[in-house]
Amino acid sequence: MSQHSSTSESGRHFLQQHQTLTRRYFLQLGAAGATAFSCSPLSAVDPEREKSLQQAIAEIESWLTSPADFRDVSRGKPVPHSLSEEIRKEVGLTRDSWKLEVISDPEHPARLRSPLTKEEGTALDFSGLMKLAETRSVRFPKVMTCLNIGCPLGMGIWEGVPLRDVVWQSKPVKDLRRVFYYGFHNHDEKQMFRSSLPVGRILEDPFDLPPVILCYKLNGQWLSPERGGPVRMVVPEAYGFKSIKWLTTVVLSNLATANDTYEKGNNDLDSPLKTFAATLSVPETIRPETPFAVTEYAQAGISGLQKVQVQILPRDEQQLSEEGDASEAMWRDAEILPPPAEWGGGLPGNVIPAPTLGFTASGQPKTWPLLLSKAHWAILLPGLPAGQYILRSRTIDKNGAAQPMPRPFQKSGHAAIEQIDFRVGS
Ligand SMILES: Nc1nc2c(c(=O)[nH]1)N[C@H]1C(S)=C(S)[C@@H](COP(=O)(O)O)O[C@H]1N2
Ligand SMILES: [Mo]
Repeated sequence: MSQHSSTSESGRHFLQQHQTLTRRYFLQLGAAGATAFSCSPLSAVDPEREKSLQQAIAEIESWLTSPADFRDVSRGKPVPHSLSEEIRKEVGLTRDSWKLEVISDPEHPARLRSPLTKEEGTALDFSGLMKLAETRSVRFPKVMTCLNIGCPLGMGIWEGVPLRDVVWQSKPVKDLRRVFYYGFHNHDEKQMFRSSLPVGRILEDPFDLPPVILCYKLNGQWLSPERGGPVRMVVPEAYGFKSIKWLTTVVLSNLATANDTYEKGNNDLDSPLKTFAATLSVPETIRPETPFAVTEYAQAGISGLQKVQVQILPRDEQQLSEEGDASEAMWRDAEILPPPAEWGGGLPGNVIPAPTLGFTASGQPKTWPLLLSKAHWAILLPGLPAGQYILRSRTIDKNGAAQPMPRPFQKSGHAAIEQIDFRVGS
């Protein structure tokens, strides 16, 4: 960098000063940083400020989302979950009327010895699914996130039977490369919302990933019509569009490529969940030279979550930050909060039922944050001079890639670094 205007010269000065202030502040917190808020060294210094951080943490949403509080992404006229119970019973959307067909694709046939069809009376019904569940059921935590919406729709413990167990019931013998599937769509082809997977993902789980399931429970309760009940697909590492609701039909195919409905929206169909931190908020009023708390969530995608970092820049210096290097030094580590005392989400007895993948028999997480899940974070930021600022947050994944990398493209899932403007002083 050779020349600077006088504004960026003064900006650089401020930045340096701010950096020094910030560093001094964090040194005050001690070598361990604010690792345990309940016994943060800061509390000895200023009990007031400790309280504001504690309060911000206490206001964080629960780790699990109540099924009814999920954000809903449902197509259909009418959306299937708005149908009356009577009609849902008629069309197979209640537990006592549900049937799943597993058939060969007429256009790219796979060879099946025993397709499961309504016509032959061999379709899987709910009691058949429950029979399988007696020995095969699995549970795992997963965040449901739409590829096209910035924030997660909800966090759940999903329970179901591995799809492969039902695929094997149809006795496939050859010419099987892809499996596609869809749900009830008001008997109107144009309303069909379809998704697909390579058969290998269904038959075998990559290391540390749960199986693709036919899901019938969320947070210990029967899957509601809103969440796709009685049975939906849940694909652990995928964005929401792979987890088809009101599931009725699984098609085994020799098709070699993806044929998801989401393709029409220019979406990257093979993109697994990303790691990111987002949707920032700051206190409504921030007094000059007074530390303030910021809390939010992050999503641990397939590459895991190592760190959440926060950056504050004076608004005039936005330009400066876009130059890169100077702002890189301004990222401060936030605290990833430990597992909560209350899981929330309507989980019966506030107990993670055993067995649940990722948890011990007594319901404690084996690692934290958990893969493919939400985590919450908090940071007490140093007091700042009055003025206009920009706040940003980002994640560093377990491979060391800083958000928005390694895959910044919007149509492979949200990863853009969010920022908000805020004011210190009146
Ligand atoms: N049958 C059907 N399944 C569907 C959809 C749909 O419109 N119809 N939307 C998908 C999309 S795009 C997302 S993001 C998730 C949302 O799940 P949720 O409504 O339980 O939050 O459901 C998926 N499953
Ligand atoms: Mo979606």
